[in-house]
Parts: sequence; structure tokens; C-alpha cells
Amino acid sequence: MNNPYHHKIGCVVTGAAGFVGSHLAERLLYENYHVVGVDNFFSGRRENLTTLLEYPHFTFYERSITEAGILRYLKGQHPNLECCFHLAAIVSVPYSMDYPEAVMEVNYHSTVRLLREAEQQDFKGFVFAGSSAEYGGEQRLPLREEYATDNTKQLSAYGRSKFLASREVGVSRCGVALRCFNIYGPRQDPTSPYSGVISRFVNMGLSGRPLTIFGDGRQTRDFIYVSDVVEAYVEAASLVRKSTRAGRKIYNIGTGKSTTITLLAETVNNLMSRHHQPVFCSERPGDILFSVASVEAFRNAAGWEPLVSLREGLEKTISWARAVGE
Ligand code: UD2
Repeated sequence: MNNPYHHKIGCVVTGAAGFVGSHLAERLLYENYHVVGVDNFFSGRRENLTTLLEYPHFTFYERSITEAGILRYLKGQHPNLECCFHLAAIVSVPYSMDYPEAVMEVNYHSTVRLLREAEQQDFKGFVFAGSSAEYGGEQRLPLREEYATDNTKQLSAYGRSKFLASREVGVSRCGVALRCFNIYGPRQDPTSPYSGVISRFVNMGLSGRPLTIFGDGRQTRDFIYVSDVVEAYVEAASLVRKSTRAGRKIYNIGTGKSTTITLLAETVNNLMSRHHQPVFCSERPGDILFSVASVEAFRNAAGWEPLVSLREGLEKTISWARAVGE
């Protein structure tokens, strides 16, 4: 729906130059919302802003979400702001092993500060990017929201910081936390050894290298395409606006389908018409073996359904990577 009146309503997107943040900002701009993007380019990329900057109703601030009073400042500049989508974070699990304090500061303490400012400034929605890492090594599958409790041992400072932040956001009047599973799609950075497996496989495929599987390849993940995640954010914002219900608002965002890494490698190879066999390497330390989301809660609350099949999402990701040479 392209509503000409929406530009009167403003939304903040933190992490607007990131993989998911830039897709979300674009979707909101397309619907004519006024979008105020914030990013400090710690991991966001300037080229992800190119399309966004073409919209007259996009305003960008190169600022850090760790600055106290940032949301208050933005609301002062743009009184039409009603909703904050908070996606900015330190997203690397290995980085969080080396710098746990920095990750707790950015992902947890800064989130709580932003949330309090949103409450004080009368925001109608504060939608937070949680993570499947909040479940730690939980073995009951599919993973249900209530399995992550105060007793859950997350496996990294990243997981811990996201758990603590989601817990706080989920009980706020205006808050809702989305625990996203393995997101993939265009603009995901393939260049680090810890980049998402799909972006790495597509990148290896394009450069003619064999795909590397860590471990025996029987480990499973719940892969969700970025546009489905974007729709979940939009639905979550309207859910929290309408919500009168007390209690925690924390939801898994996944497909409910698990895929082995071996099957993923075969599918990527087929779609790229490659006949290389994958190379098996030693298991990645700390790797979770099996992960899949229970998606009933958000389906029931918001009527949201993921629409993009893994095959279709892979095709779109491969086409994008071919076009940009990533
Ligand atoms: C995801 C998140 C991470 C955190 C974590 C919580 C992504 C990109 N990462 O990590 O931020 O939330 O979940 O548990 O969504 N693999 C290969 N070959 C490769 C690369 C990866 O076999 O070249 C395997 C890897 O060992 C793992 C699986 O693929 O078993 C998925 O790896 P990943 O890094 O994409 O994501 P994950 O689930 O470890």
C-alpha cells in the first residue's frame, strides 16, 4: 500500500545502513513514511544507503546509538516520530567473545537507554532486533519463546546481551522484541569468515571455489529471507500500537523449517549450475547443532506468515550477488 499520507508519520531505523535495517528503511519509505535513519558505520555500509537517499522523506544521521539522549534529540528535530525500529548492534558473535563489555554496552545498556527515551517521548512502538542466540544451547525443538529464561546459559556475550535487552523491551508498554533466526538475502556481507553461511556459499560459488562445510553438514538452521523479516517488523509495529494485552511481547521470527547445511550446499550448487563437491572442514567451535523456530506465537498474534521459500530466496540472493559481483 502506497499511502500518500504516511509521510506525516515518522519512524526511526537504527542500523539503517546495515543488511536488514536498509531493507526495512526502504520498505517504510516505499509506503511514504518519513524515515530517520541512524548508523555509525561500525558494520553498516555506505552503499546500502544509496537507494534510501533517493527518497525525499529519508533523513540520515551518522551517529551512535550509545549517545545518551539520542532519541530525545531526534524527536526534538522531528516531532512526527512515533516508532523506533532498533536494529543497530554489534552483530558478530566472535567479536563478542573478545570484547564482551563493549557488546553489553552497545547491545544491552544502550538498548535500555533508547527504550526509556522512547517511553518518555511517548513513542507508540519500539521494535527490537532480538536473536535466536538468546536460546543458547537449548535442545528442545522447535524453540519456543518461553524456553529462554533467566536460567538459560547463552553461549556468547552477544546472545546474553540480546536476551537481557529482549527481556526488558518485551515488558515495556511500547516494546516488542523479535528473535530472528538465520536471516539471508541481498546486501548480506559475505566477506568475513563469520558471515552468514548463505552469503558465504554464494560468494564462494561466484568465485569458483568449492563450498566449505564445517563439521559433517548434518547441523540444521532455520533460514528466513530478509523480506519476510521486514514484514515481521512492520507487523510488530502495528501489533504493539493496537495491543492492550499485558505480558511479554517477545516473538520468534523464522520459517519453522529446518535445513541441513549439506542440503543447503547442494541447493546453492544446483542453482548456480556448479558441479563441485563441497569440502568438509573441522567443526566450528561452539557451533549449535540443531536450530529451528516455533513460529506459532507471532502467527497467532499478528497473522504473519513467511512467504518466500528457501529456493526462491536463494535464487533472488544469487541474482543480486551476480549483479553486484559479490
Ligand atoms: C547465527 C547468527 C549469529 C547468532 C547465532 C546464534 C547469522 C549469520 N549468524 O549463527 O549472529 O545469532 O546464529 O546461534 O545469522 N557454515 C558452514 N560453512 C561456512 C559457514 C558456515 O558450514 O562457510 C555452517 C556453520 O558452521 C553453522 C551454519 O553453517 O553450522 C550456520 O552458520 P552461520 O554462521 O550462518 O550462522 P549461525 O547459525 O552459526
